[in-house]
Amino acid sequence: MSTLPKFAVVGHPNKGKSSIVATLAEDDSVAISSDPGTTTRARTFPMRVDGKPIYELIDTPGFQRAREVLDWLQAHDRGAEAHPALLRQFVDTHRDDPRFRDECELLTPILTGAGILYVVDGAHPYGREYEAEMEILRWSGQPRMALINLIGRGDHVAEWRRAVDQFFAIVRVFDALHADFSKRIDLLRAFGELHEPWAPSLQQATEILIAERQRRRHRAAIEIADLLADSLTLTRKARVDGGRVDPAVTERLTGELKDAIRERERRARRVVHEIYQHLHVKLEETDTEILAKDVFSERIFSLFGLSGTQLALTGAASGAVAGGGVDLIVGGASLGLAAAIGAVIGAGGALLGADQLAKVKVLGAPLGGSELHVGPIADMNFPWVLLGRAVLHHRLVAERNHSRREKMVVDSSAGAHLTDDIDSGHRRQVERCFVTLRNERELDADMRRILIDEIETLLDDSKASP
Ligand SMILES: Nc1nc2c(ncn2[C@@H]2O[C@H](COP(=O)(O)OP(=O)(O)OP(=O)(O)O)[C@@H](O)[C@H]2O)c(=O)[nH]1
Ligand SMILES: [Mg+2]
Repeated sequence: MSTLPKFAVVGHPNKGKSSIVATLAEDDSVAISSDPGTTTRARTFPMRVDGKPIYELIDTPGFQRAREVLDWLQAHDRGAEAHPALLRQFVDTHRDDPRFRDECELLTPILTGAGILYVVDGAHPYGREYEAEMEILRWSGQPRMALINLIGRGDHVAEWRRAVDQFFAIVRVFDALHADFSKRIDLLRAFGELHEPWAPSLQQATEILIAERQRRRHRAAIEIADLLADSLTLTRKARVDGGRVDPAVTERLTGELKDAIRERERRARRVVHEIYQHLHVKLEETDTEILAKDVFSERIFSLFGLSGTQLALTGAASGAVAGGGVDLIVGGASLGLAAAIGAVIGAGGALLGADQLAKVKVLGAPLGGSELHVGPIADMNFPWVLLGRAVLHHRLVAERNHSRREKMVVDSSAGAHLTDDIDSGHRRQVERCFVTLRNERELDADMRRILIDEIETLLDDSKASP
């Protein structure tokens, strides 16, 4: 039977315990603050992959009266083999004593089988007041590891090591805010070596985490490919009455198109946040302009408001159109067809111009007129800019620990150039997808796969430039 590894994260108040819980459980809802005493209750945060827990972190309040607890334990000492039982006895006796509420909270999960991650702050000097805490934890007999977190710029790691080495078999420097993925994997493996019964579960947990990391990258690549496909094919259009295009309409449609692209990009970012379980992160962008150049626009004469079937019916009824093939968008050359329909229905055989035709209604809908199309974006650099921004954003999200509470700043102007260094082979493949999207408005399955693969390679941080 596999046992789910559980880690109680304990230590002095305000030393980054909750930050370590947030990082290891990938949970950005954990309460973290610079005020000591933020965590007042023990609380379990499972690390889940695909809904299944692979290990659990237990956040706890800090020690308040470690010296008094140790005095009590020593006063009742019956020998080393009874130390864990005595600790249990302490908690049972003091459960309702408000003076030891935090100690009872933090010791309870340890007494029910959790391993210990003891957190100290290596940026500040070691002090003897920590010895009582470490001694109490030793009395529990539970597997335990010390983590030297670094809150600030000081470096007292060596003196901390000399002290904690005497109480803990394994000591790691583990920066709660910046520890990268490999550090987390190392920590889990080391704990597996420390506590043999958990070795298989922790080995499996590390394998799941590594596979999950690849899967997330793949899912992010799919979302970014869809973002590019949508943004390269988006258009906005409006009817043009009276045959003249009002520049204000062009401007409005251009604005709408830009907004739609920005919204699509925002949606892609939200998806990437969800993939990486960053559910509360706030974004700040330093350069918001995606489209430096004007977007493409054209005026198209079209038949409005009638479906092909309606038109065919109308044509059949009037005898003016033979067969069912009615082109909905007609240029000057085929104007006669639309006019013919309009003539039969509305004007008793007279040929009408486009703008007059617009006034003719068939089955309650106007028959023809001009339409202004803005987009899709013609600028060939545009998809590369969008891709660069997406790669940068993904990198920030994928590397962000869940203990960070500050805004995530995306310097999009830097992102825009991230794709500049792609080698020519890859660039050609991606460019081919862009051109196809522009010309055909969609990718077939093979090309979509190529685009996703190329993006996935770009997202792979081991291959990305620093
Ligand atoms: N620079 C830096 N700050 C950190 C690090 N870890 C934690 N902090 C900060 O230290 C403060 C306390 O962090 P918490 O994780 O809330 O500490 P805690 O031990 O859970 O605190 P209590 O629940 O109050 O006992 C927060 O402002 C954190 O952002 C770190 O590795 N580097
Ligand atoms: Mg806390």
